[in-house]
Amino acid sequence: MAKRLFNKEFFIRSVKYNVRTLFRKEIEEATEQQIFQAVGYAVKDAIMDAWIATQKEYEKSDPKIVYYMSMEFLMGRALGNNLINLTFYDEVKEALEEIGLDLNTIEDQEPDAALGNGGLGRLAACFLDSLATLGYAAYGCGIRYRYGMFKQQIVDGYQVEVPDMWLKNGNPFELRRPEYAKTVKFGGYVRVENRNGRNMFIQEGYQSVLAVPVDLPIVGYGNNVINTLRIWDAEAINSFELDRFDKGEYEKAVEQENLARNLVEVLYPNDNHMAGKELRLKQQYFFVSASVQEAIAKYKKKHSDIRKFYEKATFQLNDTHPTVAVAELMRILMDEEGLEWDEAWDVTTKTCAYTNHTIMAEALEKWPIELFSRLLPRIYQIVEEINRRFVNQIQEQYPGNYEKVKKMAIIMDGQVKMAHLAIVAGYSVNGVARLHTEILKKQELKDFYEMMPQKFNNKTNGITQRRFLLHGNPLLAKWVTAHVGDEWITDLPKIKELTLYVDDEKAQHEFMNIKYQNKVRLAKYIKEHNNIDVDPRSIFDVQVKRLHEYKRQLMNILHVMYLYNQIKEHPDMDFYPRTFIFGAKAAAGYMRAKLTIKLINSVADVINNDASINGKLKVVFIEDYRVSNAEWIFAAADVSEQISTASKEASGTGNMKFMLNGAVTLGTMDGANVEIVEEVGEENAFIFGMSAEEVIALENQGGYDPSQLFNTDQDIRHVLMQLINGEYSPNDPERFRELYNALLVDGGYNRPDPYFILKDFRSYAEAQKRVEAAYRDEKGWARMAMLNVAHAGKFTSDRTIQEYVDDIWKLDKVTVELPE
Ligand code: DL6
Repeated sequence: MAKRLFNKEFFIRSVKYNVRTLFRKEIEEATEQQIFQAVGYAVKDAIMDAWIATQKEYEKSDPKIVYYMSMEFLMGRALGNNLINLTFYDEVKEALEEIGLDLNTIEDQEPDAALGNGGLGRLAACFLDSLATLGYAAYGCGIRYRYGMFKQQIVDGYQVEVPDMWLKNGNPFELRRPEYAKTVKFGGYVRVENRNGRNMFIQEGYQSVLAVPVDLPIVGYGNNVINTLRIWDAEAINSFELDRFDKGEYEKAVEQENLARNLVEVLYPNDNHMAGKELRLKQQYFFVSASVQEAIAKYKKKHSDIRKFYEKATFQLNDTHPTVAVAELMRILMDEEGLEWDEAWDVTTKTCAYTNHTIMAEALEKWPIELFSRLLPRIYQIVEEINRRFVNQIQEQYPGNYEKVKKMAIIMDGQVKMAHLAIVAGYSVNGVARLHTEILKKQELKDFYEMMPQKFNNKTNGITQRRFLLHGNPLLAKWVTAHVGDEWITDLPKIKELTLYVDDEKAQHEFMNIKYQNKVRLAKYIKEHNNIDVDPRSIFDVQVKRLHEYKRQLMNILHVMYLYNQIKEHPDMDFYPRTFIFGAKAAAGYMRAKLTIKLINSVADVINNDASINGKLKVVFIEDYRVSNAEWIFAAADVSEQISTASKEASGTGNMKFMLNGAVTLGTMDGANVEIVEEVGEENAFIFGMSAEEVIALENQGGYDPSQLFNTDQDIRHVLMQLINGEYSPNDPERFRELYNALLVDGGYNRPDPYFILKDFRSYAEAQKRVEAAYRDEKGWARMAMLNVAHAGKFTSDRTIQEYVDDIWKLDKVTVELPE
């Protein structure tokens, strides 16, 4: 890896020039936002040569390209990350200092590109980083939402959603490419016409919209490779042409304008939950159709035999959201390229691959036939035919077994099942952690696994160390480099050499000191944003992730309530000061999740203002948890709460970010926690609770009866009663009854406590006690935390991507040289 040359004088001149030409100002007069814009453009300038060189290299060497199709790319901020990957972050920092500017302040001006909800979208962003760094030709394909994930404000303890106007000031890194625009058609009907003995399917009476690509550079680390995230914007095709009015087609023109505006307006803020909205299906088809058209156009520039398309392109479907790609590819191959069904099917089934990210039933996408066929009439015909052929295949393999057809058909009970379509048409089906993949094979997708076992494989998720250590935790990054060299930046397993230092007292001391400084940094942030004083010497116990019942933030806060009761009842008990930190957005319509946020804030209000406990316990809810503040939070954490009901968290990736930053996992044997524990050793984590097998077995028995626990465990009873006696809501004692009822009466699926919060509570509390005891042993803790960093090597997204490349995509590495 070569360090890129950085020309300081040129860079400073470029920033000054940008301020003048963009804002007609001298640098001293510019606002912080304007300076961010000017620096952003200067950095894009610095990227441009390599971006062009990469394109030229791809044109010349014609490598196979992976199109990573995803409704979500949770990119976060670009400026700092681009500088890190260009390998001149420090140089730019210094150059800006020379002209009186502070890079950190400038970075803070950049809104997060929050085009995603949580893990699935952030994974896509990490994958793009790794693909570029490893030198593979890749396009991210997505949507340029005008409003990304909402901004969260906490008002009177409640979550309030505020639109995320991330493009308000423009985006210096993006590049609009109208010359590559594509037309996407919706609705109408299909007329069949026989031409020369061949049936032609002609869509008529449709509405169409123009998909305009907007490109963002994805900078590989120190290798001159700049890949592209292509997000599609929508425009009306005939925006207010005069002749339309003359022909009295005013309404049609307005309709097209509205369609374009609505399509890309906003990201649906649901995580692990399908809203089933018509507009969502439109969004899916919109970006998929444009991306497939683009991939084919690119291929045809160099190749004449479309039957070999799969040799140069592969589509990775990030969950089922882009699965219409299967039928869209079939449509183009048959209706536009003239292939027969079997030929088109051969290409399609060698091109598409599917990643499953969840087993949550409510997240599985199913579209009503009425909606699907009305919106996408030709696509529906193709799906029907795929289904007809697949059902025949099932019947051949399992004669007379109608149950199999019922369970596996793509179209059944009036619905189109997208996961089934993706599995049938994909050449690969992967889960995102070993346990998750096993559950898919043995439970959720058992029938498919039996029928086509060769398609199934596991790809345990990963994260990019370049954002989540090198950028997010510069103190620790420098320290790691000082001890093991800098190869970890592109070869994370090298970090294992740190094990040499885990018993070295000096190293332990330095390591803990860095953690302390990061805790001071976060404490300052908390003071500024929450006006709460937290003690950086207390244990920072952190749960940051989307709010979902299966992630069990409720169990965490019930345990805090329990601890508080203990301290109040036994004021002299020995208790190591603890700061419980939460950060979580709840989907706007998810009432129980939103009530949990209110509960956390209400408990925080009471505890933080109770002088009698001498600050032993603090509770903080960090507003608007997002990629940019996450980097600071991971760096400052001692304890990483990964406490989902076993079997429900497909992988988790926050768990990996915490580990890499030296936080110790307190978790269940769920998702990638299993592999984290395998790497670091169970003695260096705090594991509790039911196993996935136990959970699944109990679910199959219809659940359990928590009232027994309520009646026999006084501590549990006490905290549950506090949900309904006004302890944390004196002016509305009924406020939290919904949570009480969910635990004891019906929490969904017609049963109480479906996520086994009370069942796991004691085991959780006991694990928390072990955490406290371990933390008291300073050296022991330092050792444990360092071992976590040292064993994080497996969890780099570079490893994950290399596995996708080797087992699924079969790409060749490309090297890019810059012209002299
Ligand atoms: O694979 C990325 C991420 C996993 O780490 C999480 O465990 C999982 O919950 C998440 N899944 C989704 C599914 N959403 N949908 N559809 O976000 O994926």
